[in-house]
Amino acid sequence: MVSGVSLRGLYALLVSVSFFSALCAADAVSDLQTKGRAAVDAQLAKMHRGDFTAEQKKAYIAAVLCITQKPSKLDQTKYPGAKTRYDDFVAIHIKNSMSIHGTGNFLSWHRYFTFAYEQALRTECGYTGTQPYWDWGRWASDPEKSPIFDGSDTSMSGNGQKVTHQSNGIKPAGNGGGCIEKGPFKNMTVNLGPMAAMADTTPPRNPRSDGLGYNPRCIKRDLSNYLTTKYATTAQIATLITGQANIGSFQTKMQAQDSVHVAGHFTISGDPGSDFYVSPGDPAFWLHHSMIDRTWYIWQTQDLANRLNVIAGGTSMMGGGKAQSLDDTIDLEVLNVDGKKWKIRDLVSTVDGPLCYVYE
Ligand SMILES: [Cu+2]
Repeated sequence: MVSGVSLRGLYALLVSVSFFSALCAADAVSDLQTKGRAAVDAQLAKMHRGDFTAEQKKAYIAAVLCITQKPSKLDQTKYPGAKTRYDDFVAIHIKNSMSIHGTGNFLSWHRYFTFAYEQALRTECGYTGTQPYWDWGRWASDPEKSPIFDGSDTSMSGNGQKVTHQSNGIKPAGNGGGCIEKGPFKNMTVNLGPMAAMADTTPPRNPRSDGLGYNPRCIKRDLSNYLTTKYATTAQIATLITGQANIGSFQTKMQAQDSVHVAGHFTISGDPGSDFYVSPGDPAFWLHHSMIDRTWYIWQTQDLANRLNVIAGGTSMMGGGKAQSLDDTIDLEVLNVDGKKWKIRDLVSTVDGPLCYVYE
C-alpha cells in the first residue's frame, strides 16, 4: 500500500518533469537542433542501400570498373595472380574460404567484406553512392529480365553466351554457360582460381595449387530461374526471417542447399560464380552478398535487443575446432577499412563500430 502511494508520487513527479522539459523544448538551442537535423538525415540517407536510378547504377558500375583498373596492394610474391585492386578482394576470399562459410563468422565476415568493398569504391574510386543489393524474390520468376542481369548498360552484364554444357549438379543447365558478351563487364577478366570448378565450367587450371597464380579468362554465367523460383521467392525469404528464432538456426538454414545463399550463387553459376572460393570474381557477387546481409539485418531488427550480440557455430567449415566467439577478430588485411581489423562484436550492428548504413 505504501509503496503504491510512493510509486504514484514518483509517477506524478515524472509527469511534471516531462511537462517542464516540454515547456523548455522551444528554446533557441533546441530550435537550432531541429533546424540542423535535416542535414543529418540527408547525410544518413546517403548511406541507405536501396533502389537505384539509372544515374546511380552508372556511377556504381563506373566505380567497379575503376577498381578493376587499380593496382593490387597484395604482396606479389605470395599473390602473383592478384593484378588489380579488385583481385585483392577475390584473393582474400580464396585465402579465408574454409573458415568463413558454415562457421559462426559467416554473416559478420561477409558483412565486413562487402562493406570494405563499398568503402574501397568510395575512397579509391570516388564513388559517392552505396552498395546495391539483388532482391532475389522480386525477380525470382525471371532473373535474366531483372535490371541487374538484363545485359543493358546499367546492368551487371547479362547471361553467358549460350553453349552446350552439363548440369553443375545443383541445377539443370540453363540458357548460358559461356562468356558474358553484353553489358559493362563483358571485358572484365577473372585472374585467380579456379579452385573448385563445377562440372558445367571448364576453366584452365591455375598454375598454383592455392589458386593464387595468374590465370586470366572471361567471366562465364549460366543464369536461370530454376533456383530462385524454388528457394528464393519473397515468401520464402520472409519465412526464413520469421521462422528462425536464434542466430544458429538462422545462419544454418540460410546456408542450406534449399535456401537463399546457395540459390543466389548458383543462379549466377558459371566461372567463377559457382566456384566456392573464387565467387567474388564475378561482380554480381556483391549484390548477392549485400542481400544476404540485408536478410540478416532484417532478421536482427525484428528483435534487436536479443539479436545483436549473439553468436553460434564453429570456426572451421570442416567441423571441429573451437566455438566462434564475439571476441574473435576479422582481419581483411589489405582490405581493412581504415587499416583496422575488428572483433565480430563490432560488426554485428550496421550502425555501430566501423559500419554506418541501413537498408530501405
Ligand atoms: Cu563467401
